Amino acid sequence: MSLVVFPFKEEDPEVLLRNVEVALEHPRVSEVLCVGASEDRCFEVTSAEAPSLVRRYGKPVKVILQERLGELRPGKGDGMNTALKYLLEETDHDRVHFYDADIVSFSAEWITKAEEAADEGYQVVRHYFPRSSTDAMITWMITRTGFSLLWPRSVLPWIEQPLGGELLLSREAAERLFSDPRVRRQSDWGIDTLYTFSMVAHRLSISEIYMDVGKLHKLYGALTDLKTMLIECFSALRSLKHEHVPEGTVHHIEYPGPVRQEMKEKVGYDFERTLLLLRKGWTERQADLLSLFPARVREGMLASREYPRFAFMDEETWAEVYAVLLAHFDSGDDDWKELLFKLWITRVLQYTTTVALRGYDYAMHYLHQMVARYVHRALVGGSTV
Ligand code: GDX
Ligand code: MG
Repeated sequence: MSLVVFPFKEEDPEVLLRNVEVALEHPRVSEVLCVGASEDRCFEVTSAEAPSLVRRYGKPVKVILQERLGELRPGKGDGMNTALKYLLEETDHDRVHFYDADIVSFSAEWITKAEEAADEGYQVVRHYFPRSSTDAMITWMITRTGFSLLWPRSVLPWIEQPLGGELLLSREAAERLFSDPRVRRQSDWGIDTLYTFSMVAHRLSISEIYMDVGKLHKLYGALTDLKTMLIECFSALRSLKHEHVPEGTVHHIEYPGPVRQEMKEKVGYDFERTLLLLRKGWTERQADLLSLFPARVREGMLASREYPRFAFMDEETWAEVYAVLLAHFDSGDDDWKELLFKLWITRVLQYTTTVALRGYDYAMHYLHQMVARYVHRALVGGSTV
């Protein structure tokens, strides 16, 4: 039997409670755990409703606060790791599922498909779903790029949504992840990177299942909303750069289905507001740090202080920038953080105007080929660290 976990922070309690009920109705689920970041309104409303759900479904529903387990900003990582600790220390459930609390397209199918793949013997099951061609820009430009350049022979580059928060772990997989100190310390947004990294590093078998309905959830505006996530995801990856990952672990990906027109036409972020960000927040020190980068990057970025420039940040240039970031980035330094943010925006704008503009199918093909080319570059073109 399985435990279903929803980590949450300042969510709409109606959405969370509906998702809790979907989980409780499922025959494979024997308990639901909601792990809150703090005693916010969502925490209060959900805690108050829990006893009546217990009566109605005859299954335990717990609403708990996350513990301080890690060493970085207390965030989603502490929430997820608190759930693993609960699973291993307080229960004997065979499996644990994680789902974001803000999904409005959540249904029994998410749980059923994951359980079926776990029944086949996979230790980890990860959900993936269609996303618009301008969405997932941290995943493509930071995580999948980094996985390709750093561990080209592992399965890491080929994991569809390495930052996805929807997944199932067998009890054994949960034990392996929770006993890994690298996972335990990652209390912030870097947790998804660490779970993905660690499941491959520990040679766990992985099945990726495709969710046709997609994940409808709270959306962001300008790319600025993603700044903290970007910095924490890149820092997490950079902290692993000297780690070893084995080759050839078991990895199965369900073939995706046709993508709805609505998804193909969706724009992932506000282009105009994002352009403006390139001119903001410059300091002399950031300009100095640019001397570590190739001349065309330095010149292009400095020119952006007057007028947005991004055409220079093509795939090859981004690989060179990435190598400099891996070598020199400092997550404790505000100028480095702002510079990483601007460099990434530049890459996203270049991709949007030269690739995404050509249409959904072209863009998705490009992104997958980009990963393959980075893998090839790392294998044949030498180390990038
Ligand atoms: N307990 C706890 N503590 N939960 C949190 C915290 C925290 O500090 N911060 C966020 N959450 C919850 C949040 O309420 C939601 O249920 C989930 O974590 C994801 O957060 P959301 O704001 O919906 O982020 P987004 O961009 O929709 O998330 C996706 O990308 C993240 C990433 O790329 O890092 C999603 O796939 C996440 O699971 C993933 O962490
Ligand atoms: Mg969300």
